[in-house]
Amino acid sequence: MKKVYTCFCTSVIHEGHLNIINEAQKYGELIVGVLSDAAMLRFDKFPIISCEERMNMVRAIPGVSKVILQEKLLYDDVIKEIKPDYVIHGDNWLRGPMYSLRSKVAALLETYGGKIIDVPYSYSEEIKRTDARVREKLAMPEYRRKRLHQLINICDIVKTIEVHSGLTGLIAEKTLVETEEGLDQFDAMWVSSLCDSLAKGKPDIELVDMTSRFRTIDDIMEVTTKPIIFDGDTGGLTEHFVYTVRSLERMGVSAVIIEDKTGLKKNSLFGTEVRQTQDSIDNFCAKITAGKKVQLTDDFMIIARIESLILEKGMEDALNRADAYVRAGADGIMIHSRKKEPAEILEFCDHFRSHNTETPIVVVPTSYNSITEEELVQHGVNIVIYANQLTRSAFPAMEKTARAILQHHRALEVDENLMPISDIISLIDEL
Ligand code: SPV
Ligand code: MG
Repeated sequence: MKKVYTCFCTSVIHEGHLNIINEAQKYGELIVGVLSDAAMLRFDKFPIISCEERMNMVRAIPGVSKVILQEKLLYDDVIKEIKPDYVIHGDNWLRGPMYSLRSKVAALLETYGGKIIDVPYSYSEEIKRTDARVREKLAMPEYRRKRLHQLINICDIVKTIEVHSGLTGLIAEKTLVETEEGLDQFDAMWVSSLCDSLAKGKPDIELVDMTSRFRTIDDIMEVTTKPIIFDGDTGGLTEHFVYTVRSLERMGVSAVIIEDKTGLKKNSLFGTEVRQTQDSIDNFCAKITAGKKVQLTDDFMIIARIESLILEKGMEDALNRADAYVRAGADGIMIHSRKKEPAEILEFCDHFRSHNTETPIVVVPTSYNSITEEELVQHGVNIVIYANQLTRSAFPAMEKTARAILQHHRALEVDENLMPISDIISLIDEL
């Protein structure tokens, strides 16, 4: 009996999957791989049921002789282990980012005479509706809110990109690249106070009020499913912060990060060039504890951001504060630095991890941007935030276009740098 292999990356079975199973049976005994949680994430398919449940779901389908776990997006390990005579897949992998995955499978099969069977992909209204329902579910507050916790448990590092509008939200949601390991994309979104303020032409000094910041979140949530980490600045007065926590939690935001500064907050990247005051440990702990007390679910996270290195108060101060904030109830620690080199951040992480292996660490490598995600993982970092790069790349591009139109008294010369209207419109989903 020949061996046929297919891999499912889904939380629901629809007629397209059943079609593949029917086809596969014509060629031999069918083994189905269920893609692991971590690999599903890289494929824009956040699991809405557990891996065990997905395996049971597939086991229950008549015609499936065996179900195995496929750990990685690449088929290499599975193919080497089970040596299938055929790998069967929808022919949608003949195009787009999945094509390189198919090429790698084809090359492996060729080494021993195995073959790929491309089955015409089923595009029915029913399948479209099923896929859309899964996405809609992921966008609901109760699913989205808990997703950051889930990601911290599933991925080595949660890759987070700044967003400040529906359009930047779509970039965070949909950007997908081919990599050595298969495919990759961002896991979460950061609603930066700097970029949210800049988008409104305002300074980053807590001037843009919460109602306006919530409006930005709402615009982003309308068109995305990924979890949101909100830059809550100082959190304001404790009496106000508790209301902010309630609102964010209700909206489905996963985490708020508040920084231990007080008075008129300035952007951290100014460091000691401007007057900035760090809050006392007691005050800031009281704010964290008050916030934790009012939240209603276990999903929401309050992450404490330490400004000691920014304000040149020293490593010991930063580490003392980290321990105090964790004791006050913080669900994570963000450590910030404006040094060009990552040394002080890594030193902090190593010290903190030597006695605390649990509390998630968040970093923002804006100045020390040579550090790789892999190095951060080695030092115990759980979340990396690319905090302002979308804004900083869009602004010079727009300014250049504006200048060129003025110089040429027409728009022809700028056209080659513009995205065709048809492409930009294709970003937008129609209901
Ligand atoms: C932001 O993005 O608004 C931040 C990070 O708070 S930083 O600008 O580096 O302070
Ligand atoms: Mg900020």
